Amino acid sequence: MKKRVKNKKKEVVAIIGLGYVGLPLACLCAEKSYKVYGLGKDRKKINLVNKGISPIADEELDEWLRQVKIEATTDYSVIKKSNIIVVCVPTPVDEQYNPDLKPVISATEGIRKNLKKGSLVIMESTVNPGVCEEVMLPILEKSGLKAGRDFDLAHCPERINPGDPKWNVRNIPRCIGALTKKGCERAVKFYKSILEAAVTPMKSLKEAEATKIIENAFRDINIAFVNELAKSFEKLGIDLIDVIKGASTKPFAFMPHWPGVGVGGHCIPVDPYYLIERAKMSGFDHKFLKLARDINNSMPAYTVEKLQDALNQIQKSVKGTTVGVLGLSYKANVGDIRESPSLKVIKYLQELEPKIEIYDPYFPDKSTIKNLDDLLKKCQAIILVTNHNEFVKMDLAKLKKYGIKVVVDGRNCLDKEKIEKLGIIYKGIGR
Ligand code: SAJ
Repeated sequence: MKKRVKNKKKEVVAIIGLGYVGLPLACLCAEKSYKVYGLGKDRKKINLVNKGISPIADEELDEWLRQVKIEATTDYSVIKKSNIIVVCVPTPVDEQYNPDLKPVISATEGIRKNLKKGSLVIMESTVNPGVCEEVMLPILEKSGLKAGRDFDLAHCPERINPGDPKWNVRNIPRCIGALTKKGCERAVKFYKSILEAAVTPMKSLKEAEATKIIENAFRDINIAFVNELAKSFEKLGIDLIDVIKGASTKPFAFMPHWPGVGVGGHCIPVDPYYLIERAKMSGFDHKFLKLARDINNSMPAYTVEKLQDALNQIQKSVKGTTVGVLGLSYKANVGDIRESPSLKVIKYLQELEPKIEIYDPYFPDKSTIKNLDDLLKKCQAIILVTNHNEFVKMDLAKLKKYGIKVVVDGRNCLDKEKIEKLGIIYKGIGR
């Protein structure tokens, strides 16, 4: 008689935070036949997930949620029934760009009250080196359990890139650091059981925390580099976009980044501040990171100044002009407004008292007008802030037809020559 192989029961996973990071991870774990609890605060979102509907506008997620089983709840007591707890909550900054760890602390408190012996707690949210050991660990040990002995603590920084058609939760390589070697091995085993990508163990929690921060700080400083060049080359009469394209022909040691109206999103403009603030506590001043942040934060105002210059060229002022803002999202073809440069462009515009019309197809409720045509008909000038496909592909002849006098292209995504041939003033960023 063939010995029945006991079907080793997979561990139970609780995922805290069902946003861009937590929800795809929950689906992937469920697909790999883990029992999955999804923990969130927003009851409406919880109900949607339990109905197999994604609370995030994403067809793939909708499809995935219909195929897998996730038990979404607001009740942290499910952690008592879980072996692996993954924290995927936001790690924003406040108005003064100070890191805001309230969501992390709240999630960690919820875990503490329900943590059972033998659990593995994994932090995926992006944090500065030290948060796991200095913030999360002391809270978790108030449970009476000892980290490294009674439970393990690991960090596996998320690398979700919203809207990316190629890289996703399944195939993005991951790095993992943990408090103990055993904890790291356990976390590596878990991620290897769900991913089709390399899983790299790091020396410790701090190295894993630092990895993600420098990935995004690297991007921020490189964008700041080209944004500063945009300001300089405008005075030198050099087309920076052409120069970057030229430099990109170098097959090694150059990585193109592009100037624009600003750096938005919940990662790139935020993560450097986590390192800046933590390093300051240890007596180091990240002058370079701060300068890069200042340069990128200056781009929305710089873009509005271009509008002012262009209108002044035709003896008009911003006041009394109807200006159309194209796009609220921080990047193309996604519906995410976090830290979006659009918000700063609108704020600076309002100070100049034009009439403002706003249109973003991903935010009908925040748009003042229901479609692009109606906006073009009403406006004399437009500022493109988000290079949504709808804007990139717009029929430029309509600009002429509807009497647009000035186009400020905050993402250098429109055909400059064609617009100028229509007798319309074109201002790009760096060209
Ligand atoms: N931006 C520029 N110039 C550039 C690239 C981006 O101005 O050359 C602006 C974008 O318009 C946007 C902001 O910066 O406002 C951020 O753009 P992003 O493409 O970096 O998009 P994010 O915020 O979704 O970044 C994510 C990050 N992924 C994770 O944190 C896991 C980042 O690490 C990725 O490098 C990035 O996606 C990516 O490569 O698309």
